[in-house]
Amino acid sequence: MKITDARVIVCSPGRNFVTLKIFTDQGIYGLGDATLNGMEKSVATYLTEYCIPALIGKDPGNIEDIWQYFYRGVYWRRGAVSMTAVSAIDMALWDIKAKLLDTPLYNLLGGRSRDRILVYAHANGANLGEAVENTAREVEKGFKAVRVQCGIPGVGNAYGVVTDKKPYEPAKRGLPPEEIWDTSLYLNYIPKVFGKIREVFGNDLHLLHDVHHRCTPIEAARLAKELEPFHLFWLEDPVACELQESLRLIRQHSTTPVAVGEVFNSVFDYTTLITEQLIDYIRMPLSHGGGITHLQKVAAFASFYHIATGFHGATDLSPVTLAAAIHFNTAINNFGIQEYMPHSEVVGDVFKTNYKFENGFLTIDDSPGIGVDIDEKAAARYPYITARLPVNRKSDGTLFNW
Ligand code: CS2
Ligand code: MG
Repeated sequence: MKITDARVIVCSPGRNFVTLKIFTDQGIYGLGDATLNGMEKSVATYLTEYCIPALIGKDPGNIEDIWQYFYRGVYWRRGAVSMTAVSAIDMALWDIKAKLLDTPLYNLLGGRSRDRILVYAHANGANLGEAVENTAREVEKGFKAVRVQCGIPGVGNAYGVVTDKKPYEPAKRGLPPEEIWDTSLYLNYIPKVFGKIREVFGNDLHLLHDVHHRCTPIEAARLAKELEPFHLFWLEDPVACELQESLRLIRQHSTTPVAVGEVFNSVFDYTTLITEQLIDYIRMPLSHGGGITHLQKVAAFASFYHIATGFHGATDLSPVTLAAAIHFNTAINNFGIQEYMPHSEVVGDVFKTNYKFENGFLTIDDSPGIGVDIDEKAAARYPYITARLPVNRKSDGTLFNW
């Protein structure tokens, strides 16, 4: 079997997506998600100019070798752009192999370990009243786990909160908008938010919260400790953790579970975090973390340290990544939870999907491969639109983590 051609499809049904389509001499093609929010064209160019010419003629069945070719074989290893490209290639190759064998992807990853995938929804509110209302809305839809983000009095832009009542979408048209942030006001207010949410919804609803890298280690330790009585399912990205050792401080002070890594792209971002058991969930998604081939290794490594998966699943990851994640989560033993931020309806014009949400869980059908298809004619009706993630500043103007 040989790869005969490949192309990159960039489209914007409501938001930008980059999709890699790899063709073979057996008439089978595979799809991979190459979307990197706000940096879409960098990945598209890397794939088109550098990777695709080297893929043509290779046997798509040699997934491990091709993975190594684009990781080890490229002198400039790692980094978000190149690892997103490697991930897309890898996903498309697994899709081809499973289609060739006429079996759903999860069968190649070990078969079923479970029937359904626990997911968490997003609820946010400009104020506490709205956060309660919107949490209730997600509970009514059947979600058993909800991530709650709330506006903070006196803070211009709390992460994950919308003011226009539209669903939260992490990218805005044009150049990066600037947001204003104040950690001390946030730290004083957020325990009140979770106190109220617990009081209203009781103890059984799983609650999650994303700090989005905005605390220092000691601030994060205080936050994790003060949120402890509300038994969070997890506290996400409490610090920007290029410095993995900084997570030690949080562990010394609190039993609040920690999830980290949506911006990571390699096992080497995780080694201290995993071997010292400084976290509880790995967030690195299939589309940025080296695809199925690399995540299989990371998840297996994490499993020996009682750490589970909790993959990133915001709307900037395409339906191809979500479907691939459901297969992956179906197969592995140390699955924890999957983020599920449903795509807007217009995404369905372009991507034909094979998963279903029911009563708090996602399931996937048994169509061969990953099971998602792209309608290229429809994709052409939604051309790329420049959109970027915000830049964040403290209230005195200092540039800060977004
Ligand atoms: C977030 C994302 O889903 C999450 O946990 O952190 O919304 C993130 O900000 C975006 O995916 C960035 O593109
Ligand atoms: Mg996050």
